[in-house]
Amino acid sequence: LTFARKVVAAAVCAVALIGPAQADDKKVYRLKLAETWPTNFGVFSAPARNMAELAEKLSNGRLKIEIDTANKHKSAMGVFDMVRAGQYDLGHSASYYWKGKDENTQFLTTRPFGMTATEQYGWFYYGGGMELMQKVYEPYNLISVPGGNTGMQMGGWFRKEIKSLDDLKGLKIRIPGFAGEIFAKVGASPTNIAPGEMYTSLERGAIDAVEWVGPSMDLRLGFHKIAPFYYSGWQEPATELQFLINKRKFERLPADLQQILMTAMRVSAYDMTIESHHLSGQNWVAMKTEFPAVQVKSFPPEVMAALRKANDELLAEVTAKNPLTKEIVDSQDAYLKQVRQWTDIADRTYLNNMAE
Ligand code: PYR
Repeated sequence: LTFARKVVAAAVCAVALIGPAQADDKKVYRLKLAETWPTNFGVFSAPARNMAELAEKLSNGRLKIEIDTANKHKSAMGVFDMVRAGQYDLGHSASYYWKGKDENTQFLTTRPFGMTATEQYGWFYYGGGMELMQKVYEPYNLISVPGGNTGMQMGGWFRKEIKSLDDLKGLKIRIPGFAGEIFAKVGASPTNIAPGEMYTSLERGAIDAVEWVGPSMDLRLGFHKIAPFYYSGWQEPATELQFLINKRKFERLPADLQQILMTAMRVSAYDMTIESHHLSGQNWVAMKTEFPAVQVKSFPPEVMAALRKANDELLAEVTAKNPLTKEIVDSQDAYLKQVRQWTDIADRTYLNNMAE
């Protein structure tokens, strides 16, 4: 069964609400999507393709979406600009890659020490997150919607063991988003490198460590061959990828196709979230037998405390400077404070009890 067949049942409700496409509406709408990812990039390649396949099926062939990977358009970190300018109608990327254009974008992927994926989806869809995301993207003629979650990420691959805060001083690490700012504040030298160039950078020594995703994505890239210390995560508890939409182009679509596009994005994002967890589970077990040299570690308490302190200080600075940053961070913090009480008694207590 194709992905679209499997999920058509899930989308039927949405279509029933809109009603069938008008029988005489034969016009085909062609959209172009640019991905940040290179060709055949594991589970990150799934959402755009599943979305395009589903949108075409649900629209009875009226919506056709062509996908260009970074190998084709050669501008992995140019997706925001290309969709904004209308060179592409759609994009698939991650919001925090655009922090250099607008610092508020970095809080719409994940937050260090922040919500888990389930909690964050609650915030996006029921806690005001979607509205705040649109407030950030509106000035750029863009719409951003969730594009699939990696779930909890690992803390990265390091050549050398991190035994104290001193070991982070001057360390060249590939890491995007707010966690990069935190690493800079504790004395490391963070840089964001496009996903397709990470391995070469590590191999050539341009970086000493790489934070990428977790077992769902990392092992296929081979970082373990160079940097065998694999740290547990704190920095990206719920990395949400992003579908970008050129707003003017979206508004020109008939209402039913707009709804189909949104439904196809939401379903394919949901599916990536599940597939990520599935692949992480599978690969984590395989890693132990296939790559026994990998050393799984957690940062020492001294390092965790310094990262946490840097996070809190930086948040105080950025929220004081920018009212919209404050609105986003306050909204997320208030949501987390409330929802975590349930996560604690539900998931945490369950897992702790099972461990006994
Ligand atoms: C990264 O760029 O690190 C992601 O996790 C998407």
